[in-house]
Amino acid sequence: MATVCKVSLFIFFSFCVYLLSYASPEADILLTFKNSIEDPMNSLMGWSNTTAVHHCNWTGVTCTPQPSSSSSISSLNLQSLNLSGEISAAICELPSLTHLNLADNFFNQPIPLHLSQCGSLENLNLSNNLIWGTIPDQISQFGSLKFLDFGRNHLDGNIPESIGSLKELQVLNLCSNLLSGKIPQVFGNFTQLLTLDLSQNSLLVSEIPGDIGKLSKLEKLILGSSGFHGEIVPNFFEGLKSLAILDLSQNNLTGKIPEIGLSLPNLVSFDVSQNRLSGPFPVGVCNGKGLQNLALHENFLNGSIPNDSINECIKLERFQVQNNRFTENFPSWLWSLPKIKIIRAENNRFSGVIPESISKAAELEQVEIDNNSFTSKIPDGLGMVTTLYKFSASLNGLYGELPSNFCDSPVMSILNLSHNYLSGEIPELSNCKKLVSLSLAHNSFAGEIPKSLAQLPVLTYLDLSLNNLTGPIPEELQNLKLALFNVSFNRLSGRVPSSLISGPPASSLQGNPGLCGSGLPNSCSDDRPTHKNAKISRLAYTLISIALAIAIIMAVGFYMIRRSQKPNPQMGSWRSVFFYPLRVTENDLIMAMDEKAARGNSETLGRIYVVNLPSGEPVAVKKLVNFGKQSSKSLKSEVKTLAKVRHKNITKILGFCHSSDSIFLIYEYVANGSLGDLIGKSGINLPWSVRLQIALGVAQGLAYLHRDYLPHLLHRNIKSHNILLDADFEPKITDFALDRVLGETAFQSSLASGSSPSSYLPPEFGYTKKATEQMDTYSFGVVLLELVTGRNAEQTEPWEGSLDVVKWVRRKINITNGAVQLLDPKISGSSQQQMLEVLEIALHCTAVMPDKRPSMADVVRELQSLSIKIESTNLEISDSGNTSVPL
Ligand SMILES: *[C@@H]1O[C@H](CO)[C@@H](O)[C@H](O)[C@H]1NC(C)=O
Ligand SMILES: *[C@@H]1O[C@H](CO)[C@@H](O)[C@H](O)[C@H]1NC(C)=O
Ligand SMILES: *[C@@H]1O[C@H](CO)[C@@H](O)[C@H](O)[C@H]1NC(C)=O
Ligand SMILES: *[C@@H]1O[C@H](CO)[C@@H](O)[C@H](O)[C@H]1NC(C)=O
Ligand SMILES: *[C@@H]1O[C@H](CO)[C@@H](O)[C@H](O)[C@H]1NC(C)=O
Ligand SMILES: *[C@@H]1O[C@H](CO)[C@@H](O)[C@H](O)[C@H]1NC(C)=O
Ligand SMILES: *[C@@H]1O[C@H](CO)[C@@H](O)[C@H](O)[C@H]1NC(C)=O
Ligand SMILES: *[C@@H]1O[C@H](CO)[C@@H](O)[C@H](O)[C@H]1NC(C)=O
Ligand SMILES: CC(=O)N[C@H]1CO[C@H](CO)[C@@H](O)[C@@H]1O
Repeated sequence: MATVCKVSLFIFFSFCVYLLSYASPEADILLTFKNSIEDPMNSLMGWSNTTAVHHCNWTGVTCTPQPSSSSSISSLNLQSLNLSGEISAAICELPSLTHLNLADNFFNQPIPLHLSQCGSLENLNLSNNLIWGTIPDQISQFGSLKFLDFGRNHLDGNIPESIGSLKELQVLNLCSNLLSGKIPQVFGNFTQLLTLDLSQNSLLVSEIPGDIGKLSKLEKLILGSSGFHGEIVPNFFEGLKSLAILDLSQNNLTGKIPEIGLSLPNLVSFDVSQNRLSGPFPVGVCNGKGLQNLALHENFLNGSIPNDSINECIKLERFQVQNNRFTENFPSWLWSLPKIKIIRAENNRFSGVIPESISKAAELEQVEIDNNSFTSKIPDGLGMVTTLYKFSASLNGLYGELPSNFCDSPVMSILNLSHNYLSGEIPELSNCKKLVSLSLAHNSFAGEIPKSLAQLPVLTYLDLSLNNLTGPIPEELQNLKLALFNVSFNRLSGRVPSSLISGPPASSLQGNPGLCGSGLPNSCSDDRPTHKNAKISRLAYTLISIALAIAIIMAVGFYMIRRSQKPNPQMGSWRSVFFYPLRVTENDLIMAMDEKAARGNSETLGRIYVVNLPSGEPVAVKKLVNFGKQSSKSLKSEVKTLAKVRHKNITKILGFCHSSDSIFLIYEYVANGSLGDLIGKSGINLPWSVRLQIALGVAQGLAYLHRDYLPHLLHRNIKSHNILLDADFEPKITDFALDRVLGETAFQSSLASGSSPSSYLPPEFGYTKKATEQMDTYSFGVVLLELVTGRNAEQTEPWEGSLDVVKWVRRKINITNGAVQLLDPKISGSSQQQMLEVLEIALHCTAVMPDKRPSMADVVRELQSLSIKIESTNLEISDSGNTSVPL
């Protein structure tokens, strides 16, 4: 009896197993495939024979037709799941599988040839994995593939000739591998090809196979940054009737661009930049009417309006031929194409003119033709292109006067016409409110510097040197925050506005014998005020001071009265979130936050109060007002993001409370106040080793925020007042990433609200919308300068105008060529070498050009190597019995 029972049970189970596997043989195939795959993120957890979910609904699986009993798997998309392990041939048992996408994973193996057994496979995507080895001859077995993507792997060796049998290919991507050798002449077989990408294979040593030119369906030909050399075969472009994107940039191509007999009517982007191409550019790239174009070209030279009906390149947006050796006339039909956005032809030997018809290039954004031989006037038409933001044409033969509208484009940001033969007066510039950089150096401009320059709110780089300008330097230019100002070698005269003497390096005024002012070789004749005048002004000063004092006393009194009448803020509307057990109520906090508890001056982004919790433990509370409209929920998640930061050199956020109009951020209390307090009016008084320790700690904290913490954070308000020091003078950064709490608009307007722009803000602040790491680096560099010079960044001496520490250092270094006298005299000479090295780092960090500044991680490395040295020097000092710390 028992045996019968057992047997029938066995039969029952077998039946069940049979049923299950019968119901979903495809599910079994998937499970076998999964078995050989490592899945660290458990993305394929749902792939399981125990769930009720139909396998057509499993992650990455698509069936056709839609899930039903008779459906079958057509596509498997397991992109970006950190998968590794082995790609099993089991997958080929899926009879209808057409798409297999395993891109962006960590598969580390040779090309899985066994996938050629997948009879229906059309699309195989293994891009961005760790596939290695050569492309074997057997690649020909993938004869039915239409899309093959092995881009961004580690394939090496030659491309085999047998690849020519993949005649169905529509996309072939082998970019960014280590392929080498010559390309076989089989690409003519890919008659269906739409995209060919062999870019970034720098080990290829090959000519561009001529038979690629036969691919009449090819739309994208991307061969940039590979080792292509030699000439492009004649007639190469003739057959490429569908070509839209051509990228042959950064190779070693030589010779001419072949004549283009037939048209490339669909061309959108043409890039042959950074090769060694030479000779004249073919006349018609987009149309076959070369001769007609030539005639048209002659017309341009005579200044007549072109007949744009001849232009067929109506889709062309980008034309990049820079850094080659092209000569003779620049294709002039380009200038008036309706869609053209970018023209780059710098560093060639093109000649030609910029025609009036440039006004028709209604979408033109960027023109760079520096270092050629254009001989042209600047046409009126240029000012009519309202999309133009960069026009750079230095080092050419441009001549004549600037038309008065030449800077009319409302988005114009960079204008460089230096090293030409332009003459006449510089027109008033008032329409290009976005202009950041203007260089007219080394021309023959005469007349005065236009006052209207001072009304360009973000002008930062102004170079008018080496012209024939006369008259005074307009007083108004002082209002600009210029990082570069150069008017040297003109014929300017008169008194130089004081901040323009003290700010820029002395060299920017030289070669103008008529200029005068204190600190210049000539002092002005009306410099010495008479005795009487001085007396009067002293009297006036005293009177004004007294009046001011009275006004302040009255205002304070009025405020106290108002305050005592004001009812307590409503407690009911407060909400708090504590990330640590604080045992404090909003009420306690608010009551404790009075004038007595306030620390420091009122900061740009709100005041700090030190509050003792009922437990006796102190905390620092920052009061933020005027924040943007953030929902309480998103506010909470933003503060939480900041509160999760854990680093020894960053202050902890313990919690926060907020009402509809203010936020209190509760920080851990740090005992020794801020670095800013220590620097104070009379300068900092800390030994060098402590200063270096502070610099290193701050750098580590910033590097952590920038690169190690997720999400990456920017501090955006680094200054010595935001660097707190604990009992051992270990630094802790505070006030970080408040843009996230306040909202971008409110943050920006609070930062900008100070009376003068903060010395810690980089020159690009104000015109760059996007905050960057490099901005933090700049602010950090300013703090480094404070540590090295012992000088407060915001300290200004009356006789030096508005000279912040960066400009002060630059100027001193320049005048004396000796940096030693910049170092804080309170520190003994034995640390001098290290201080000079830190000064060097600080100068890098405060470079005018953001991309010249190092990353904070680099700074940490440099400072670390110094502090190791200092430890050994300190040892030496104590060894010799001299234990005094250098002060
Ligand atoms: C997935 O890969 C990324 C990139 O290497 C890595 O940062 C991440 O930690 C990985 N995730 C898991 C869970 O392994
Ligand atoms: C379910 O899958 C596991 C492992 O993948 C296997 O051991 C088990 O036999 C399968 N069960 C059925 C009923 O197919
Ligand atoms: C798959 O999921 C869809 C919606 O998520 C559902 O409607 C469908 O019934 C599921 N199919 C199977 C076979 O489980
Ligand atoms: C392969 O996948 C990558 C990553 O998603 C994608 O960018 C690429 O276009 C795909 N290739 C093909 C041929 O579809
Ligand atoms: C290219 O196509 C031709 C004709 O279809 C064929 O004979 C030749 O073998 C192919 N080349 C390669 C390398 O497969
Ligand atoms: C170009 O060729 C030169 C030597 O002829 C070589 O040094 C250089 O690396 C090549 N450049 C590229 C991008 O292949
Ligand atoms: C500068 O102007 C003066 C007087 O107008 C003229 O004589 C001189 O040639 C000009 N110099 C240059 C370099 O244009
Ligand atoms: C200092 O001025 C000289 C000319 O007086 C100039 O050549 C040099 O580049 C300047 N140095 C710095 C660091 O600005
Ligand atoms: C976690 C961390 O990097 N802490 C650093 C904080 O700064 C001091 C120097 O003041 C370093 O010694 C710590 O390593």
